[in-house]
Amino acid sequence: MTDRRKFLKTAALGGAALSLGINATAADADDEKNKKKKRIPLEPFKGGLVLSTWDAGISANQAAWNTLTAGGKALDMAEKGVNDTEADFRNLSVGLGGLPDREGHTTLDACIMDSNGMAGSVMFLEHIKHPASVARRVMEKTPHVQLVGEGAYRFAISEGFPHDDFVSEEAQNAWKKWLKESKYQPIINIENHDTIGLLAMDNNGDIAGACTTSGLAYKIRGRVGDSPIIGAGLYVDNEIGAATSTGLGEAVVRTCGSFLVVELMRQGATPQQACEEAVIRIQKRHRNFQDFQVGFLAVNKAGEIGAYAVQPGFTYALYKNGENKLFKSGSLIPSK
Ligand code: SD4
Repeated sequence: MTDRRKFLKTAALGGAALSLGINATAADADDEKNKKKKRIPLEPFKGGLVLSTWDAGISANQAAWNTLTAGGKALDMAEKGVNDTEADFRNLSVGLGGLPDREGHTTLDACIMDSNGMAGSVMFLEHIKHPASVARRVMEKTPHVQLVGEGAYRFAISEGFPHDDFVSEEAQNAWKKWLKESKYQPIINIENHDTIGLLAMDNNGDIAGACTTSGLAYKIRGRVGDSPIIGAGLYVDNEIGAATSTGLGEAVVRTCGSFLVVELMRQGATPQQACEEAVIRIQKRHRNFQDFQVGFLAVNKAGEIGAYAVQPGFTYALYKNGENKLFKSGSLIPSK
């Protein structure tokens, strides 16, 4: 309780001051506006909204928005939004163009959650272009939540997803260069991120989300990060809001990051406060937090958003009120 009070005080003092750069006002403005409001339950925002990680989020948001205007619901928005990033084979952190594991194979992780609390996930999936769509199929067509590896691949093929042998020359060249030293440090290069986590609200105020990645470059074969883990890389609770993460998955899994953010919102935190507290939790658990990046995004039922990261440089895209804009998140470690 003491910690929480301390955090809220810190957040109130520090949140706005730490936000930086490009249009760094979206989350802060929401936060200021709502400090005095009774938090729960919140009136649902019905204007439609898409919030997603990193610069590629702009294009993903547009794809999600097009799905909304074509009559899609939140779940369709989430799926089609991240499909846009998965299909971009130039992206080195998502889809079949992603950097491989240390044996040279690109393996994909993805999950999806709908407004009814249902979820689907695939991990360690190879040769399939749209893992997030396979995750949706797991959710809709099986009694399970998670499928992994060869089983996930066979399920995808049985559902009509084509086998895809695409190999990115750029990713393979980077791997061959890495092989010369084969020096794997479980420390993330903070520049090396692009995983897409996307949270979508439709015109009914319903929320869904998806998260998809090729995971950490040069990981041990079989390694799975936070992105396909429900509650870590993504969590949606249609009564409260949703959250997603990017960065060093191990740190997010250890703290049940996205679930934590949503539960903090349930207890009355704004999305911004919740993201900040989750980052502080990661800081407390990891002595080496200065060496890696983790970023969280959150949206609540009222359509207010939050964003916060360990390191500076985390960007996010927000499509709201007819505008699709890129913002720079605030961070625990200030930019130099
Ligand atoms: C993972 N969270 O596999 C992912 C990596 C990531 O941008 O976010 N990359 O740990």
